[in-house]
Amino acid sequence: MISFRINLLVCSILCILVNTSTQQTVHRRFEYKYSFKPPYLAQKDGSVPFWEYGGNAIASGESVRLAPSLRSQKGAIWTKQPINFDWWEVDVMFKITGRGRIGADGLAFWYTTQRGDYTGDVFGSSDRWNGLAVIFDSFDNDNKHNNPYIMAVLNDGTKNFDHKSDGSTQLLSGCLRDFRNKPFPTRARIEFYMNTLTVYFHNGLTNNEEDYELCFRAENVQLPRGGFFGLSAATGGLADDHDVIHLLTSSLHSAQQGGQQISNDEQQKLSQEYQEYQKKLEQQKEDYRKEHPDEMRDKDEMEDWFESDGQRELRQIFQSLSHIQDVTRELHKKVDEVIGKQMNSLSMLSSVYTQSQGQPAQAQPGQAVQMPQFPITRHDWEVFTSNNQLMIQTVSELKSFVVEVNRKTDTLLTTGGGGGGNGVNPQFLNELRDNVHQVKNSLAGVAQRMSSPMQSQNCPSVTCVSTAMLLLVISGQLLVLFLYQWYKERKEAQAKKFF
Ligand code: MAN
Ligand code: CA
Ligand code: CA
Repeated sequence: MISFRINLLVCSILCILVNTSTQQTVHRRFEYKYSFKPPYLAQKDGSVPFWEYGGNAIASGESVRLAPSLRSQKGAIWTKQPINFDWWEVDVMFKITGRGRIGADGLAFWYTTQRGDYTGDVFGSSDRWNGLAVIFDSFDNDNKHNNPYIMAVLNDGTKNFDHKSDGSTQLLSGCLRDFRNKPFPTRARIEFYMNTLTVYFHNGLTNNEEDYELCFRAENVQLPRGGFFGLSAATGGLADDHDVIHLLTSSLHSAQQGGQQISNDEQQKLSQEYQEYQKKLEQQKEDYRKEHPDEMRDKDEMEDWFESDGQRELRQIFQSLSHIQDVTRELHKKVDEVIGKQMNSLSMLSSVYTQSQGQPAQAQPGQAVQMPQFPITRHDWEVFTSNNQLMIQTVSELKSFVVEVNRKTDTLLTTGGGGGGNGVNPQFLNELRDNVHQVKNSLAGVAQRMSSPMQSQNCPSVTCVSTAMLLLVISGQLLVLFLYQWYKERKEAQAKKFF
């Protein structure tokens, strides 16, 4: 009866959850006037449509370099128009790279009532801002060994940012993540919906679209309406290149809002505007091709299609490392499942064992008192625990392999970067290949151990019990206990009636 009620409760909770999640369907609309992306990110005159940039920032067709790897550089890029929607999601793809083991100073995403400076004091933008800053702080100014760090800082226009202590007392929330010198671009997805601010981060170790992790979520965040989006970066005594590859904005609308807000007329107007913009872009590309026939042929035919041996090999190695990472993740999940099952059986066994030990011995007249016998021998128990031990050992081996894969990727990337430009050192490549093979072999070994039946490892074939057999015996024992309890209760009830 109790379990039936619990089931009912779980069902109702699930139904409520499903209902609320369907009620809260979010509609996304891509906002091209608040976005930029390659190719042709900047036009031939260097301008980025719908955006303004300044300071040391330079825009090319492929990216915006907000601050180059030279000392004391600052730059920023801002939307021309303030935004005209309340809720949004911004995906920023960037690369922060430098030759030093430590770099500086970092990059910031802004949502503020006014556009900030291009050479301001806070990561290239103005201090005392009104709105939100999401800061990617590379350099550990307060020497607390807690950088690179990602953090959100709110300001109402009155506070000065504490650069010396990395804003540690001013931040709303944040997470410790490394975003420098990654093989693929790093990404941040910043979402502001119904006053909840959520930041996800993609660590750039893979080029998989799905690999975002939660950095933080903060509720009841109040931001001013109609702000500007911006990005800025700065260097100091130390320097990195701060390149942004894209910034993609989507406005977010609840199901109701979505229906009401965009009338048909408005939709038509917007799509017409977008088509005109596309046409203009195509026209400009065509003009450029006509003006520079050789350059375009060279660029299109050579740069897009050519790949040196070294580049190809590096790409293949990164791909296989990504693959290994996927496989280990899967393996990890499976191991967790198996451990869960093992723990269940173990706790069942322990409770049955305790019950058997605690059962009062029933002495029949003329018979000696017999202690209840546990149906599994001591040897079986030992085999079972040793299997469990083996499983835990395998998991820890697996974990250290995952750590090893990450460590090797990082080391190889750092040492490989030393080759400079496109020329890749063949010795480095061989080392890289050997390491990948080594990791692959190790993984294959672990996978084989995982898939082979555990009993066969170190248990003699004659006396071993299989898991099914073990469970059968436990179920039998439980049934007998249950029947005995039932019988005892009936007897007691009858006795009570009698008296
Ligand atoms: C110097 C100063 C700091 C800066 C660091 C790292 O110490 O310019 O402001 O944070 O270098 O660039
Ligand atoms: Ca800092
Ligand atoms: Ca710090």
